[in-house]
Amino acid sequence: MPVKNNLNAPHALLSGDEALAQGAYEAGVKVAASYPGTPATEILEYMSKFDEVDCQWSVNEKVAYEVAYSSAVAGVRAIFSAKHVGLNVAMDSIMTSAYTGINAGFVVVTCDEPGLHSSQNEQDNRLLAKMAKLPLIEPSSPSEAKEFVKKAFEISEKFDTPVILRLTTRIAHTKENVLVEKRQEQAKKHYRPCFEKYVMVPKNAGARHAELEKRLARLKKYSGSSSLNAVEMGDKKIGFITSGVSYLYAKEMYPGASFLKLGMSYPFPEEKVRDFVKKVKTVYVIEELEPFIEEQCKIAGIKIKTKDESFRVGELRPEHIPLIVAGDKKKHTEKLSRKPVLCPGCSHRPVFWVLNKLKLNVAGDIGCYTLGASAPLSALHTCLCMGSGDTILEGFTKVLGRNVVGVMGDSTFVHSGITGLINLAYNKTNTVLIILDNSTTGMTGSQPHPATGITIKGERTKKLVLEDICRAAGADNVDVIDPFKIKELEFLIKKRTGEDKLSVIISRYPCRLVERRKSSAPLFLMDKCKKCGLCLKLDCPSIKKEDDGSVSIDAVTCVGCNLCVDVCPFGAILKND
Ligand SMILES: Cc1ncc(C[n+]2csc(CCOP(=O)(O)OP(=O)(O)O)c2C)c(N)n1
Repeated sequence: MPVKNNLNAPHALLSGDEALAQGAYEAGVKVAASYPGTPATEILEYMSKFDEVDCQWSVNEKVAYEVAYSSAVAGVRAIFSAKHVGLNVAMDSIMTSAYTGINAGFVVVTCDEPGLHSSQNEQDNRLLAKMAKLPLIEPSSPSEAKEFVKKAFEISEKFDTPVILRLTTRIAHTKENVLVEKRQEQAKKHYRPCFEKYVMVPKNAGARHAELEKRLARLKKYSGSSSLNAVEMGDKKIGFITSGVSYLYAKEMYPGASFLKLGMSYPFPEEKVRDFVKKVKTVYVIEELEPFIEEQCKIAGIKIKTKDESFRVGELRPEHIPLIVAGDKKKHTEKLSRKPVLCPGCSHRPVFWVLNKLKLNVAGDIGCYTLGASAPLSALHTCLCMGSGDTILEGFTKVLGRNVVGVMGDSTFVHSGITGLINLAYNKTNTVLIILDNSTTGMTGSQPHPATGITIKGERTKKLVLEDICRAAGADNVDVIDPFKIKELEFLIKKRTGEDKLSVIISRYPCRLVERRKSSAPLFLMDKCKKCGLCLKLDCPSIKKEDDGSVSIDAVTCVGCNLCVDVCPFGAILKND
């Protein structure tokens, strides 16, 4: 049931991410750690405005998790947030932290991305909660995100466990008028060193595992009686068991039906579900992605109607619900309407232009630069997960030889690329890694990272020097180059790929969205244009093909990087300064 607001009290229009952060703030959270990732980024960004909360962009999600977890163990409420794949990076610590438990409240937020608007997969982290044996809370709206995170802190402390709270994109980014309340400061809990609880050597871990199973049984009882799992009786002929945003969709399409809304879907409130199913003639499970509720019902022998397997892929939409009710066998897949493209003046473009020209095999990674994969640049050939640009480079070099390079962004290199470079050096692999350093985490909206020397609160801090760390990792050559010097760039890449050395080329030019640098658009000389189409192969959104085969340059969006001036072989595009 959506939270009822008293509209005379102060309200703010908040997204699900912001409302969740507001709720955690009101719950007295003291430490918040995260690494950027859509759709979770705004949680920490919103939190960072509060002086009472020690906030950090950590180097990666594993680091963030451990910083937040250890703060909770030491006695203050803490929160970790990440996009769904971020939990994979933290999973090693998540699994064992379920054994140790915490001390003060600890909430682990996962923002999943059904429909993969900007992700490399659409994994359903409800399954990770079950695998880690951690309680799972699923709000359906921003106002619930605010209320449920408070509840999550209470559950965490009552049962001495990290609690996973899951949003999906549509809740994280939807805005609602949300009640804003006062912060409740929490007294610091006493930290007592405890070998049996916090030192997970096999003997202690075995005992803690047994403890975890007992805790799960207690949590199951709680879930069965908790108001988080709410029954709304309506028409007894048709009912829905559902959670998260799927609840809103089902409610929109069948407002008069009966509902069992699972706000705490793990441990599974089996008896409550059984009871609900007894009272309603036909019950459908409505859920996005994996058959998480469905399988738990089936294991318990509870009779329900379920969706066709085709609905496991992509986002669920309100109009899908009647199809599921009708037993439709095929979900219609949607296609992206617009091809994503590098911004005008993006410093990654000249690098991909050169890599395409040199016909190299390019091991890629995740960031704005992944857009170098699509035609006509077509110069990035893999994208698996963050930090794989230099490890995939290693395999490619072993098998494909010397005509390969790896590319990764500066934030990605710091996140999980450094270890791959050390591995290349340690295992004597001579190859070329290009770090695309635009001095920001561009893809997720320009967050600072250690190599920018700025914290989330905008303060100056120790700056990680990429050249130094590459040398220390074992690179034989480290070159820094301005990628807009395109001829020098081509010469350097040819030179380094021709040597039997481990080389790092740092292509350094700040992101235009951060620096807001803009010069005049170049001049286009119609009479000199031979309509060869070479400038169009830059895939610059400011260069448009006209009906007669010539081109035009949009002076409004062009930032004057002059790359097209350099690539035109006929002098038809002139610098304008
Ligand atoms: C494990 C994981 N965490 C976070 C993300 C979200 N994400 C995608 S790319 C990226 C980093 C982009 O920054 P950078 O490497 O500097 O490249 P840029 O986008 O600036 O070109 C992030 C944080 C992700 N895909 N996977």
